[in-house]
Amino acid sequence: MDLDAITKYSTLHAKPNGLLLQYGTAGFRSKAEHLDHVMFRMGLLATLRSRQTKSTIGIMVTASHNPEEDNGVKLVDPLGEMLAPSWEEHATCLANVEEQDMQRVLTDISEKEAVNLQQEAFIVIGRDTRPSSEKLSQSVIHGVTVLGGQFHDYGLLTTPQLHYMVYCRNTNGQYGQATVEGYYQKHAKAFVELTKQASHIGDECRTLKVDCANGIGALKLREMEPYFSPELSVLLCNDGTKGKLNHLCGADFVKSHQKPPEGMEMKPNERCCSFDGDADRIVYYYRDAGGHFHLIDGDKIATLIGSFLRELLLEIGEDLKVGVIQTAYANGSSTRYLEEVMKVPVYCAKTGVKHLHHKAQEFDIGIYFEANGHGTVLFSKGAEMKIRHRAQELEGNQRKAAQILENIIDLFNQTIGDAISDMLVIEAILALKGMTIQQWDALYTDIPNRQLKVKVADRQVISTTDAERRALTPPGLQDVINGLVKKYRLSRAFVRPSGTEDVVRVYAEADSQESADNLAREVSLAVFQLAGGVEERPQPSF
Ligand code: 16G
Ligand code: MG
Repeated sequence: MDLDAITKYSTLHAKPNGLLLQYGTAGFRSKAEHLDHVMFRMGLLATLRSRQTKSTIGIMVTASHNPEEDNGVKLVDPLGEMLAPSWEEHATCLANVEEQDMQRVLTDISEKEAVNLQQEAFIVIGRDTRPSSEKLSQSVIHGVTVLGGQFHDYGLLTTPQLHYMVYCRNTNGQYGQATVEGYYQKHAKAFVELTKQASHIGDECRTLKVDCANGIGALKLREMEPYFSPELSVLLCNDGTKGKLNHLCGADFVKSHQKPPEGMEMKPNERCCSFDGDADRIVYYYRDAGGHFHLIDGDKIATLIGSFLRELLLEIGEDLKVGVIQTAYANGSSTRYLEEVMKVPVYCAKTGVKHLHHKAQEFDIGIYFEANGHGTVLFSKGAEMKIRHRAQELEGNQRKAAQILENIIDLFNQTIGDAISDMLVIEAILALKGMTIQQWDALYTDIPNRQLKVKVADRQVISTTDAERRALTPPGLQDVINGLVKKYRLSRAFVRPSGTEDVVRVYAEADSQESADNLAREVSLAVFQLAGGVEERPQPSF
């Protein structure tokens, strides 16, 4: 390691005094103007990680659904997964160290992780459409080159595309070709095959309205459309030509406000969906004939996919272990439907894709979705082999079912939730089943719910257990929540410190919207009082 060069170049990417950042659930996020040093340093860190794992490592510059002024960065591990936890700690340490101690920290990490500094390093880089992203990705490249790493800059990519590239490169192209073209071809081919299998249902052209959050999803979906049309025609809105990224639009806005994005004209019963700013989340929705808005979130997506996969597995007679992974935010109705009607085991993981992904890997087929629309389906290698074998050996309808499963395996992004690939899977399932969005929505009725946030002096005073469903500290808070929950029917509530914002999140469910709102407000007030609330005091509803 040329420590002098690192010191020299590091001053060109100086750290603002006193700024402390943490590698959270989705990497580093902050105002873009505070991130130059973090980008440079993550270039350095990724190079060490690449040497240690003898694999290609990814770096994505994005702040997903955050406002346009923000930015962020995360590292992608060899199989397209989130960075290993011990390296998250190194990332935090490296991002926060003062200039004069940089050398020491880099040497410490290298020694601790037994990094062979002679090993070659290769980094792939992607970025979203934020005005700040291009310059910040140059700082990443600077970090990589100072440490002697090689790189390929893909430029504009969705987050899941970058994960895909990393996985392809580390499996020598077995998973797919590590190009944008390869991504389009692989997914579109599987989609077109699936829709061919649905042809008996009627040939009317399928149309879907897509709100792209004024982000990268618009560019990439437009690029991809020729590969999957005419089987599906997508009408893009909030495509970035006029509006601001994530402003009054996108999956996060639609889910948290439970209303349509600006700029989307919705005819009655028309199928619509929203991506988030880096296209790793998707939610569906429609307006009924009475003008009423219906949201179809990640829970209902998991249910549609889960019941479809179950039918196919029954048809081919393959007994594979299927599990659905949710978080505490999953609507109580979805959990009940999955367990009692579909008879699928459901597990609750902590918020954040890495936790769900990890749990999903324990199954032959692990379906994971957060209510906010982030998720995918993982097929174990063994399950994949069995299914492919069945597609050869079976006949008639059974063979057809196995072939559908094969295409579904190819269509899901196996590295991370992917709005584009999830959208194509959903469109294919609806076509194959001849199902309308209303029929899908009617699988179960969501229990009314409300999410609120509370500002406290230090959100870390809240610690949780039981996959974030119960608060351990501050003392007494959980007892108060239990008492409040008892006042309502079909009720449930929990609190957790956010991993991406300086707030405590409050979630409540109850038998009516009014009760859910009241319960959420009462729990917010308890958090404010017992966990050191600051600024605006939550107002109880009466
Ligand atoms: C991040 C997570 C997302 C999670 C959200 C929770 C990834 C890639 N993203 O965006 O899965 O739902 O954080 O945010 O893991 P919160 O901690 O602020 O509630
Ligand atoms: Mg995102």
